[in-house]
Amino acid sequence: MFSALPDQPEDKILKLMQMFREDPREQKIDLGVGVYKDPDGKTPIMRAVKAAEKTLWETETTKSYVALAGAPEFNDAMVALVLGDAVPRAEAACVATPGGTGAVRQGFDLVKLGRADATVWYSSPTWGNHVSILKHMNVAHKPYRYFDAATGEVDFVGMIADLATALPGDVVLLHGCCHNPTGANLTHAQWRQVVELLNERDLIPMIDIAYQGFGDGLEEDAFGVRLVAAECPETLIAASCSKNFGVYRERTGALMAVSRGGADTVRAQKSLAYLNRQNFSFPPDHGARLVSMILTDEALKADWMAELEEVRTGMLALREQLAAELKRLTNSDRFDFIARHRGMFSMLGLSSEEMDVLRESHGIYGVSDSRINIAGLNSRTVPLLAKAVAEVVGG
Ligand code: PLP
Ligand code: TYF
Repeated sequence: MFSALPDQPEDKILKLMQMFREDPREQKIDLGVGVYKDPDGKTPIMRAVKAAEKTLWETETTKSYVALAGAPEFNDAMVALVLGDAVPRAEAACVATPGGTGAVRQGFDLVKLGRADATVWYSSPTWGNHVSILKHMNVAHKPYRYFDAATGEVDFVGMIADLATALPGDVVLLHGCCHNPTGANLTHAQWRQVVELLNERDLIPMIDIAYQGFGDGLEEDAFGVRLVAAECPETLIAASCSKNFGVYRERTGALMAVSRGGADTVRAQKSLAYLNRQNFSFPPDHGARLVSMILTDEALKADWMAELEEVRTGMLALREQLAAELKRLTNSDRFDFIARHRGMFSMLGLSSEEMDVLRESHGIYGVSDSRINIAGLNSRTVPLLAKAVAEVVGG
């Protein structure tokens, strides 16, 4: 049987991660995989996470199963973090999942259960795993225009035109903030227009929010997801704690299904727990418990927010520095969008051949679609990247 297994496509980001590890050059710069790195190139354990872990080690008395839906205090804390007071708690079904990816996967599963013939519309481009999981699950999917590479901005006219052709009951997958891979995000006014279109055409929003707190701040980054959840009859939300709590390997995330309370919300909650049981039974608890401990303890929460804010503003400063340096070296405003973008990523607009040159000649590892991880830079390496990019685009 195994000999009949098809060759599987590689994930280009994970492949790049491997290539970087194997590169012996000392001066190499990793701008590939979306993991936060401090100026020393380390991915730190956040102070509040370390403190919560210590308390947990001292107080945890059992490793017995928790619940199919995950710990209620985690689900409550996540609904509060993502949705604030945009909707009453009783309107949000929620389960813990293995990371944001588990939530995305399970969200598509719920679509299959509830509306098997729906097409899932995804932004072009989007995180590679969205499309790969949709394909794997045999869920119909279509791209909508999202990014205008010429300006580095959202192609909002194209986006609205494409979504206007979706059929009632189709699902629209949106990034809550810090769009991966482009870094280009909707304005408040554009979110409002998207909500109008969703409701006019009876489309179901599914929001993937994996970087809350990395863009304009914890509350600000939740603007879109809160608006949609409050204004649309039904909303799916896949939230990840990997980045904003730095708990990547603990696999911590949540899937929410928001509706207007009553029987539908209860039905959604039961279906979410059912899907957990079919896929992996009980969700991981360690990371989820750290997150709920932090979010429900005033001092831990304040410390976490302060550290997250340092992470966010550090990336913003790098954006400003890179945009300024590129402006100076290329004598053009071609790269100004880098300072306007938010989150970990921007797409430089270079060809995959140009990205090869960056890697081979300069030891700079970005994804072939020209996505770079801003957090892979520091104030010393920004000028090196800018110089290499200017050289490559200058011919
Ligand atoms: N969604 C997007 C857009 C992402 O970039 C990521 C990043 O890793 C995830 C979801 C899920 O991450 P994880 O499964 O590690 O929580
Ligand atoms: O886009 C990224 O780099 C992150 C991390 O299969 C990631 O979201 C990348 C690829 C992958 C899983 C996670």
